[in-house]
Amino acid sequence: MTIRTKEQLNDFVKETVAHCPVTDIHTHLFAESFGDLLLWGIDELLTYHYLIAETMRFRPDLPYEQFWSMTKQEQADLIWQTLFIEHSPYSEACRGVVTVLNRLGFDLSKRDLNEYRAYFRSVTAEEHINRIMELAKVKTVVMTNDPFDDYERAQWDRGIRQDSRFQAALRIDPLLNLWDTSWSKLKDQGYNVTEDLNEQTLAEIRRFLKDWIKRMDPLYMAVSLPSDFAYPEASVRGTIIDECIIPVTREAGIPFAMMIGVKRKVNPALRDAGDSVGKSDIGAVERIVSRYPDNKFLVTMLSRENQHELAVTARKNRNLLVFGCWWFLNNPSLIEEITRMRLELLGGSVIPQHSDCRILDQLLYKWDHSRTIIAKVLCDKYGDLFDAGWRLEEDEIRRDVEDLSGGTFWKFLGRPDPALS
Ligand code: RAT
Ligand code: ZN
Repeated sequence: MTIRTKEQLNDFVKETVAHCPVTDIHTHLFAESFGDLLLWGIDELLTYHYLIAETMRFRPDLPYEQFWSMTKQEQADLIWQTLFIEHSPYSEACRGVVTVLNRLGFDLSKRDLNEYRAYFRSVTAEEHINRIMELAKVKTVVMTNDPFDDYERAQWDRGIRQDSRFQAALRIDPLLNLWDTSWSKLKDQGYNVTEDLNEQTLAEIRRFLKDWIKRMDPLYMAVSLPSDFAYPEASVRGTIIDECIIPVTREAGIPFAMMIGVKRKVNPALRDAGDSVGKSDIGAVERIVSRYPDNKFLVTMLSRENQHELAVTARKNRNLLVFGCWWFLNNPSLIEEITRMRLELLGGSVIPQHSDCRILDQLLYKWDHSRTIIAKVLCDKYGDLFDAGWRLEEDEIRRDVEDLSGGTFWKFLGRPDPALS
């Protein structure tokens, strides 16, 4: 059906974006079969590391170690008191908790943590996964799977029950960022490596990667990289990328996902909350994607300053797919600015957002908040076309939104979307 008025257009776009099921291409969520790795519930929501950093700003007299020695419930109580009772929760991470509680139907006027806790105790993980994915309209989530994590490896070892809503991503940060300690972990897993990157060690790293690809069937191989990431580089990281990551991902036909721009542990006392951001050299991205045109790359960058040049680089390299507004960029003002710019430069050949959820319930807020902004930007873009005399069919808008919600990702991978089969 052709859309005749601007009002109709706006209503249809908002409705379509709000209801289109998404593929969430980067999360830290896990299927139920991974046991304790799947986090959910109010105490997990409140102790999200984004909220720990915010709480500490209001508690200058609380020693970090005292905070870490508290139980999870005590930490959650303190965070709730500090960020939700003593102040209004309008930061994006705080607002997220409010959205989640609201979407789960809680009475927010009571602000009664124990009532929320009682609810989470009364449901099973399985029921909760189903409820959240349905409410958030998320059909598939991509996990972050770490073969260097002992607990996680044990889950893979005992043969994990498949839930096709949860797809794997092989995350290899220790291999590229901490070789001086991770080489011995490879050795412990039975690979004949030495710290020195000789031919045999490089062959064994490739064998390690291929074994885990076989085991996990990951959609991509991923790493987060520091803001001073350089390429090419005569370094351990540069050598492993060229000699192992590039040939193995190409042979497996999977993208190499680079998440660039993190400064790890600028405040180690904050633990997971202690990482920061730095501007990176886009030249490194340009050089690696153009050197390997037969490899596929998924790239997101953490600094706001890198966003425009990253989108331009994607225009020049069709093997590069830009994704998401990552971590410190996952705020409404920045999502809007970045999404607008990307759609203007790249049309629909981009993945506007991923959630980075660490706690299942966060799917509700991360996607609600992002959908509202994506819809707003699309209304403007279609509105401009309307003013220029272009008339759209409902089916065309539906197609575009499906592409932005995961279609573009699956086409880039060259795999069918499992949720459609
Ligand atoms: O956004 C986050 O929660 C960060 O702590 C990181 O997990 C980051 O997204 C990453 O994947 O390294
Ligand atoms: Zn992440």
